Amino acid sequence: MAPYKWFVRKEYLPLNGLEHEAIDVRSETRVVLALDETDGAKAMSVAKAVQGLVDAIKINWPLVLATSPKVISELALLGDVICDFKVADIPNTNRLIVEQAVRLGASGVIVHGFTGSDSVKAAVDAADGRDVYVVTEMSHPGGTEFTAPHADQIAAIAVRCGASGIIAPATRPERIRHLRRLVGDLKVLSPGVGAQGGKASDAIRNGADYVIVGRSIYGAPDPREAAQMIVDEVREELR
Ligand code: 3DU
Repeated sequence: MAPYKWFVRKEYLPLNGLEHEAIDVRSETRVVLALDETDGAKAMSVAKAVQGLVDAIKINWPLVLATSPKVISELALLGDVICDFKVADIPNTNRLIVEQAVRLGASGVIVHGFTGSDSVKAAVDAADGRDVYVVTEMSHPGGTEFTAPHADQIAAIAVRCGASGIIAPATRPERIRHLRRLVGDLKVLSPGVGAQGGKASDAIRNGADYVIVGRSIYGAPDPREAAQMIVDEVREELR
């Protein structure tokens, strides 16, 4: 993602072999929707409902496995798509996975960093200018068992390998603040807002560039209204 910019992206995506134009209008709201909905039709309807209100849509295995990898291309027509595949393999396999995500239209891919520099670097190289985000400390309670004690090293790997940013936990804003200091101007994306107990304003105040929000938006009776509330909270924090 390239925040704070409006731009038009012309791309060739493998949708029935047809060329089409993907136009991303960055709404600069610093909110990323985690679209973990497994009903494909509902997922598309939520994505359309929040179009222009979120800066990107993050998808994960639940939606891809419930539908097909083509969902990446379909969503890419609406805006930036971040594939949260938490890629965690040897360099060659990381490369193959990232290449396929990019071929389908992903603007970014999330990878694990515990695999080491060579694996993360392979992902960054394969992304060919698209964003690679490295998971540091995870947001769930178990994230404190293994990922937290190693988060500094993983953040250093992200910086060293030329990643675009890191994933840091909105459930522990003080950890966002700490990791932000380590990664300088890399982007910090923070999941854990809403259903996991984190607050968007706390995450932004402590150094997150974006909050990632799933269930609180796609599970709400009116996803656009729910997204708007988070956007307003972030905007208020930035005033
Ligand atoms: O809890 P939510 O429904 O708002 O969804 C959060 C999303 O972010 C979900 O896709 C999850 O897989 C992802 N994520 C985390 O929640 C925590 C992490 O440390 C990394 C990714």
